[in-house]
Amino acid sequence: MFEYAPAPESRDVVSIRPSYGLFIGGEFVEGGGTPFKTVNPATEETLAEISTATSDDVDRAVRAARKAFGVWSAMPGAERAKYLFRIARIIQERARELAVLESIDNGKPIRESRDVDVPLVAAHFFYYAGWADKLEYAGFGAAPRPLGVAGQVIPWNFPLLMLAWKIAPALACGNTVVLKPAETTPLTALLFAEICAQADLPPGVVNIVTGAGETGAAVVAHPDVDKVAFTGSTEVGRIIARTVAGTRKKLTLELGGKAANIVFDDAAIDQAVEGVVNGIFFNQGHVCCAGSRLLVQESVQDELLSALKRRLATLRLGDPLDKNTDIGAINSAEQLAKIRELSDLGEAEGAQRWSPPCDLPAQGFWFPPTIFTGVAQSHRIAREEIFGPVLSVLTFRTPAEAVEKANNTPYGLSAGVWTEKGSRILWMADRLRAGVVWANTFNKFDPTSPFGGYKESGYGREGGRHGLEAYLEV
Ligand code: TXE
Repeated sequence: MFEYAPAPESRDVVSIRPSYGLFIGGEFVEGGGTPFKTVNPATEETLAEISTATSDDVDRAVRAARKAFGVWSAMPGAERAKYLFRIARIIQERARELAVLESIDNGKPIRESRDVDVPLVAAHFFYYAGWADKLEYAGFGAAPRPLGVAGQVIPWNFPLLMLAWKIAPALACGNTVVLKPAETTPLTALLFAEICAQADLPPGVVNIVTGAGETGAAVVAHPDVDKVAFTGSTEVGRIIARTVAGTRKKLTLELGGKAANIVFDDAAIDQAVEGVVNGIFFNQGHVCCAGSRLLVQESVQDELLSALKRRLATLRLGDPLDKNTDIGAINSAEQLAKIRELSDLGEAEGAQRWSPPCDLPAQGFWFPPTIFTGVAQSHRIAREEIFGPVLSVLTFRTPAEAVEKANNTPYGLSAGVWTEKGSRILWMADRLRAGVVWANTFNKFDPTSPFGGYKESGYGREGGRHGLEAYLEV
């Protein structure tokens, strides 16, 4: 058993321990690999040392999950529901702690972690708790069965929410899980492990293994994992698809995006400006479905862009724990380097760059809200996922041209349409090749609604009744 040093108090509601182990079979244990540090991206201060799970540790976790599967899958759905409801209620009770820890480890504004991430996490557990005893009514046949042990690998942009998207449906269906959080944001997953213990979840139903890509690869490759669920880069998604090909494992992938937010000349401009800002500057643009391409109808381009620039000048960038902050820190030095590189390239390729006057803190990883105008479809900033607070603006004249440009991407995760015409919304939604089309809103999430991509944005759906299918033998 791994002995913790006593936890010093920090940031009044959350105590961060100096070091963390892996959560296997209901206990925290030390990993065999070299520990790594997680840092606060707003200050570059080291937060804690985290254990690295080797393939032997992953094997232990999978064995614990396999053993627990016997108990968990045999339990009546109504019993499993009780545990999930209990977890959801503890998440609500400990919401403040979770939100503060998420903002410290990830860099996102507390207003977002408090009002969006954590409430949605609880909502996912409540929603899937409700399905646990009704699976035979889900439309998948009379006796849908769980798949077994799910290996889940998640990214750093919504550490807790991605955990909830993965764990809640898996558990509701009777599967057990081994989850690997991202190496830059492991802390809330480890706090969630404590919550599982607090909820008396049977040991081994949820196992959390920390580490970098090698640990993720060991989870994916483990021969006794029945299902792999991954959210992350398209590049790693391809590697995982190759690993899983030819095995018994089922796979769902939620990958990158380059969504178009399409504004027609009859849209309510003020409302559209808010939607465009929310579409790309929410969570510093670290959002797979971010509206990173603005397609604006030529006749309202000038009006929209001046309103957008006025709005951007009011955004406050800084301390993620300040309730007034709109834009927090970039999650890591690597991600910041990628955003800088692509933005410099945008200028080099001939697009015009604009940011409001903005003082960046001396310490930490920061990037100002940025707009590129004069962007051509061939520019890399119009094609590649930047995953930062950078908007590429393109124009169109007709609805057909908007559809053609919006679909001109290898991705297909989401799109937004801004118009007062209901018929046009439906016409557009029919033609946009994207898993989600928002109308007169953007980045709206709900546990009842399936989410997932077309083309290189991946396959499978998470959320809603469809999200159950990924965890059942139907
Ligand atoms: O992603 P990775 P990174 C995009 C975004 C970003 C880029 C790179 O464009 O700039 O990806 O981010 C684990 N086998 N998205 O490098 O590497 C890794 O440890 C198994 C979009 O952070 O894909 C982490 O837990 N697992 C995206 C997770 O995969 C492996 C969200 C994601 O990391 C692995 C994040 C391997 N071989 C980034 N290599 C979205 N769709 O929301 C790494 N991992």
